[in-house]
Amino acid sequence: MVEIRSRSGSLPAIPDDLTIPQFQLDYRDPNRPIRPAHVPCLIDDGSGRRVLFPELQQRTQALANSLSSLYSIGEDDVVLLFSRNHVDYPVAIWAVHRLGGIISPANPDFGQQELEYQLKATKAALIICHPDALKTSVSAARQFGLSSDRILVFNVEGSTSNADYVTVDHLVERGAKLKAFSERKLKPGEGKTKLAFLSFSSGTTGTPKAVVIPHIAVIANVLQLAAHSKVNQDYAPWEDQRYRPGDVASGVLPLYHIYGLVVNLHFLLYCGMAIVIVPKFNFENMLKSIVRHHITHLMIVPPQAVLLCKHPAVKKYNLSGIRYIMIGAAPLSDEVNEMLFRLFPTAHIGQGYGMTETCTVTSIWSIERKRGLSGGAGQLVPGVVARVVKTDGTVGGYNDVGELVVKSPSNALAYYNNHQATKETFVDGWVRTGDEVKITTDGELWIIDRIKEILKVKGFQVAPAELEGTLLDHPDVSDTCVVGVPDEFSGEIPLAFVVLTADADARVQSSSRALEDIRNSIVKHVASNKVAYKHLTGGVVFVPSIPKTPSGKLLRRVLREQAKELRKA
Ligand code: 4UV
Repeated sequence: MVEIRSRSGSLPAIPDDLTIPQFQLDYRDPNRPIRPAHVPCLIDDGSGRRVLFPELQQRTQALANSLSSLYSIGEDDVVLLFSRNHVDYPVAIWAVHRLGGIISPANPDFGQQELEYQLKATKAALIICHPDALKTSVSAARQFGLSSDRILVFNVEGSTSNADYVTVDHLVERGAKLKAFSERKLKPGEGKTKLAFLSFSSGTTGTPKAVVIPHIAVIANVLQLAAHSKVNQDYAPWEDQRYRPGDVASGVLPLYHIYGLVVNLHFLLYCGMAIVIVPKFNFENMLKSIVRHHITHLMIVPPQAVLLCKHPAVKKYNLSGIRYIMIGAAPLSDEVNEMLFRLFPTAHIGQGYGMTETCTVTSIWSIERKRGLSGGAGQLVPGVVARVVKTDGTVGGYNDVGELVVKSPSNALAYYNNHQATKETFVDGWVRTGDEVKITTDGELWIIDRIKEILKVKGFQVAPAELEGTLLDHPDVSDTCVVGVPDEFSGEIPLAFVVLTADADARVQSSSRALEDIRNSIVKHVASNKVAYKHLTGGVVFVPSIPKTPSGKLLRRVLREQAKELRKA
């Protein structure tokens, strides 16, 4: 059996008896870079509010007091975090963790149906939301059966708070005077199984599932990234150190997604950096923010890299302060990679590769290589062991192409309450990634193709099975298959092949307008039930039948090829 091990340095002992907030806020890690007292942890992009480390600690304590005393949040209670990025996002996470609770982060743009799905799957006991997401929270909670006094709202300057809902500021103020909560401490080894997050991913097939992420997974990935980038290891010269206390990162990645949550928030805070909290991505605002806050680090996804290369506004701003750009979550074209190199001649630029199930980063460009190769996803981070499983089921070696299967101290444990899907993806501590890769003899990982079903639209997962379920709810659809088609900006976009019902077919035969009306109605149906990146922007193609295997499994590859041909025509 060929196992390919990371060669990117050694990993220090990973504490398995600490919760994430204990690791971030209390633990004196001898390797941790020292944050100068004046360097804020978070900066609110809009208001400029700076949150220093002691404030982060105090707010977390006070909120934990309130959540414990007033809402009885405790062991294994799930709190659904339904918010745009906000300076209190980590406060909410860590307050819940300190009580032994679990956080399930959700996309704040979700509609009622999508939120309800997550509430049901996690049996959430409380929602903490952004004011923009309050309306959806209220309607989904009602459907789910959660009373409205179990919805708390973040405070946002300029947004009039709804007097019916308790705000986080109010709870922090009250909590400072309440009885101190009793901290959930872990026994040695317990960090490996004690749940911290239920983040959603569709895995290799099917609808979105809650991924069981224990406390140690996040701590491990932070330490893996730190070891990989030689954080605080006297790596010289100083200019070449990738992450330094006082550096400032843009926080445009959403914190509900694993990349933003682990890399942008937990890892960069560990490094002593400041994170500019951006509630909603807007490209020109990002450019202004780079200049205003002297941003040095950009963690982005490929569509944002495309904008950096092609948007005319870029010329108006001095972006020379950028020292490092990390791109991940979806493939980046060679053209964009090369353009970035020209645009930022002195910056380190590279891709990271990871997934929710490996919480998070599996590979990334090493500090010695200032610029990633086009198409390459860097080196395995310390502690990762990889197998490359070829199509014949045997395990290959260097330069063989096959599915990447990884073992890492950061791996998630399972899909929550889903034995079948767990069995397919999590095998004896290994995670099947569903990505086709090659690892070269010099240890570089190349992503060749995605063999699992999911689509990546602007870096976000879209599960065909989820959209197919929604499409089948439409009265004119009798069968369907959703595939991704390439798109220059979004990477890929969803396109639906649809078989009409006999009734719809009859209408089409008798009226020349009927087909267009049905098409519009199907597109609208998906748009009104799903968040924007899941909309059928790739179109709807009517077909007489969907090709299937004798056992009834969709032949997605056939339709994917057909879709490509149709778009060329
Ligand atoms: O589960 P998920 O939505 O997770 C992610 C995580 C992306 C990260 C995380 C940490 C980083 O430092 C970083 O740069 C990126 O997206 O989706 C996982 C799937 O997304 C595809 C691949 O199919 C994964 O199984 N994917 C992720 N990164 C890349 C990628 C990449 N660099 N190139 C191509 N595909």
